[in-house]
Amino acid sequence: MVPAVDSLGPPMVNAPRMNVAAEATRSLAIRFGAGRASNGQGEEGIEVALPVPVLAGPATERIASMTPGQCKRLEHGRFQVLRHPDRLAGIAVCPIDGDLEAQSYACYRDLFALLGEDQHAYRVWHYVPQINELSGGLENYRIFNIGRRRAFDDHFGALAESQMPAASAVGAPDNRFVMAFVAGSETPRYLENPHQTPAYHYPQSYGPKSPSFARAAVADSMIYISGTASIRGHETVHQGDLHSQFDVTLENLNQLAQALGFASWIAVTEQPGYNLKVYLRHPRDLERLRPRLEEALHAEEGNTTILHTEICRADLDLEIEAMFSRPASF
Ligand code: 3EB
Repeated sequence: MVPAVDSLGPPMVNAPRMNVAAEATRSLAIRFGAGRASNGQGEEGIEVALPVPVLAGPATERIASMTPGQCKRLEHGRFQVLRHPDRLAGIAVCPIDGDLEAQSYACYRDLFALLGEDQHAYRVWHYVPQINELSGGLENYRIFNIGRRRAFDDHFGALAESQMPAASAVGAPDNRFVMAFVAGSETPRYLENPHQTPAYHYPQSYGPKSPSFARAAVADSMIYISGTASIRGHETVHQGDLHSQFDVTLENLNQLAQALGFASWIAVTEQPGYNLKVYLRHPRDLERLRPRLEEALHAEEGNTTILHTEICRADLDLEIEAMFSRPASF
């Protein structure tokens, strides 16, 4: 029997191996397409509304679910948190007062304080306002990367690069920086893609400090695939060519599937809880891309949310991420 799956996202923690009503878990969720970024204070968990337009699929993404018995809600620094004895999930919604580097640094410091000595970040999502605009001559994504890397270096020192979670970083349509994470006390396995330079080793031509993330993470009951795009080595390829960008993105997903021990991405699509998020820079690309998403990634209305956002590199039009239940044999 396979774990329960619903259209809002994969079950995560202690998911009973049968269908359960949503009330039976407390979840951390992001509701896209909503008015302005806001903090939800739901009885059952945490739901944050984020005004990123939804082009297709479920508008609510549940990034973590926990059994209510041992689950506590708390606030720490900028984060609202759900804490379970060995799992943790949180979200921060931070107004930007012109200093994105300070906000990204502070959010990561809060995260590391929450993790303490024996927990690890598995997956982090970032929504960065005006991600491709310049502030003081530097692109906001690159400014964000400076604060993130400084936080890793300050906290982990020489071990920083071995502690970087799976991640994604895309635009946000208002002036709030949003960061959400899933973490826990199992030591995750972080993976790289042999066809891509590790992001934390990108050359300085992409910014003074490299991005701090791994390409995938295997942890607890889940496998998390980072935002994946048309990058070979460290270079964007096929600028302005949607279909070729999709081809390279698919190659990269296949590489990650194989690094994980699957025959190909098709085998990944058969995993319980298989769920995709697609970020599109241009809504006009939706209908051109849809048949390819369906054929190559087995995207369906219920398992794939397509969002209209900017992507962290101005020359990318497409980014795809995934999560799914970890097979028992892993
Ligand atoms: C890339 O491969 C594309 O900065 O956290 C993907 C996933 C990307 C995560 C991040 C950036 C991030 O470099 C962009």
